[in-house]
Amino acid sequence: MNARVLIKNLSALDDGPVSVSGWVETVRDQKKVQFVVLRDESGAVQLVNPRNSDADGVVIADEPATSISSLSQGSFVTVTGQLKHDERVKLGGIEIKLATLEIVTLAIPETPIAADSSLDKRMDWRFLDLRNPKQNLIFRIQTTFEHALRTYWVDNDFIELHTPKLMASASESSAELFEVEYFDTKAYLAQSPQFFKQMAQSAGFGKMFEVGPAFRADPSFTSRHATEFTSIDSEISWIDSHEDVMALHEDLLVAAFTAVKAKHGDEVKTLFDVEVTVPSKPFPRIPLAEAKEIVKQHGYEVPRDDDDMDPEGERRIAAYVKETYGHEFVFLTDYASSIRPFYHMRHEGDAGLTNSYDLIFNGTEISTGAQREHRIDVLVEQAKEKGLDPEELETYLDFFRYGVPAHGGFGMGLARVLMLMLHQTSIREVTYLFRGPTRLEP
Ligand code: AMO
Repeated sequence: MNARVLIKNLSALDDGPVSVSGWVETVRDQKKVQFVVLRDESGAVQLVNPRNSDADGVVIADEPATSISSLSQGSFVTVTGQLKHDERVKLGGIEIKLATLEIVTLAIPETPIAADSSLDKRMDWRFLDLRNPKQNLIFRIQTTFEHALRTYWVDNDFIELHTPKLMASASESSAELFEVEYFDTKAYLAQSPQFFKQMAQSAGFGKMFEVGPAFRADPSFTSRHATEFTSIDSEISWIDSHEDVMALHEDLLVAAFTAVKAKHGDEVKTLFDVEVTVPSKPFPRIPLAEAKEIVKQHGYEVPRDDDDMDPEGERRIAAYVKETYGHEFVFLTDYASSIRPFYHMRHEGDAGLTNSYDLIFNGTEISTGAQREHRIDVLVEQAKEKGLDPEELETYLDFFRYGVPAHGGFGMGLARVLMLMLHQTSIREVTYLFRGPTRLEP
């Protein structure tokens, strides 16, 4: 028996005996000939089985004809047959004339989802939904994207860390915190590796990265929030300002988009009708106050003067940047201290502003980064100013009491990047298994 061949590799083979396995996409059970479209993780191929008839021309119920007639969509089969190149076959110019067909498992004939099913319904049946080549491509892109980041980090001597996700206190804010029972006390799920990636700077690790889960008890049902998401974090020592963090961020994204475009660009164009664009460096940078002024001049006033950019403002400034600089990314910089966490370093000479940024991609925030305050006395003051009790932060504050270099870093939501890269309307589409306020299954 021939070894199984991946369908994508068939066209490079000469005509002759082959074996493939996959799931049944369609069956055309005609009187004289049967056609099956079979798909595996690499592609689809047409199988053909001319039916045999007796001397009187009556079709015989032999194999594999009988098995083919019993096939339901989604069933898994292994087949052998003769590969034949034939330009007339629309699907890839090849087909397999069947010799044998083994049904590995039959699928229940009534499929619970169809192409027009709602997103929620598709989420219920995610494993069937993921059989769609479009969905499959998302996760191959994700693999390439992460691999390219990791290659950059490893080539540049970053250390990979896995920080704990069970914590004694909040890691980002006291809102959106999941509390879990922890023996005779309480623990909290990490909202970010923030404190522990900074600890690595105190530990003398210099440059670190982590790709891991983060949890937020955010009850909202927006298209860009999940209660559990994959956070891409990197933190570096010996920086002069958040400019150095942005330069790192740019290098990482250029490396990752270059890899995705090279490996999947054509497929993304075919399946998503999207052109993957490798961003040029430097990405545009606009101080937040200026960005608000720009969108105001273009007819939109961000609500609440001293507050963050709202989603509509992000879309507007991105549209402006696209039009003016032809760029899909923009760093909004110099956020007000009032809307940034206590650990962000403030401007020298203007405590009202921070050495921080948000990165906007195709109109939505994908990342927050900053230089951190590493001077313990200033840090304690800033914590107090935010109404935090330094005693509760002792474990974190100790990191700054035994010598720590100037440092900074960023956190970036993986699903947000994929959603915006592929012009999807929700992170649910690009998250393997989404977690939200009303979704814990599958
Ligand atoms: P921030 O809270 O802005 O910053 O989060 C960083 C990035 O994580 C993603 N993200 C989310 N993605 C999906 N669902 C959510 N509920 C969610 N919340 C956040 C976003 C966001 O830009 N410690 C800082 C980062 C730093 O300064 O290094 C932090 O967590 O893409």
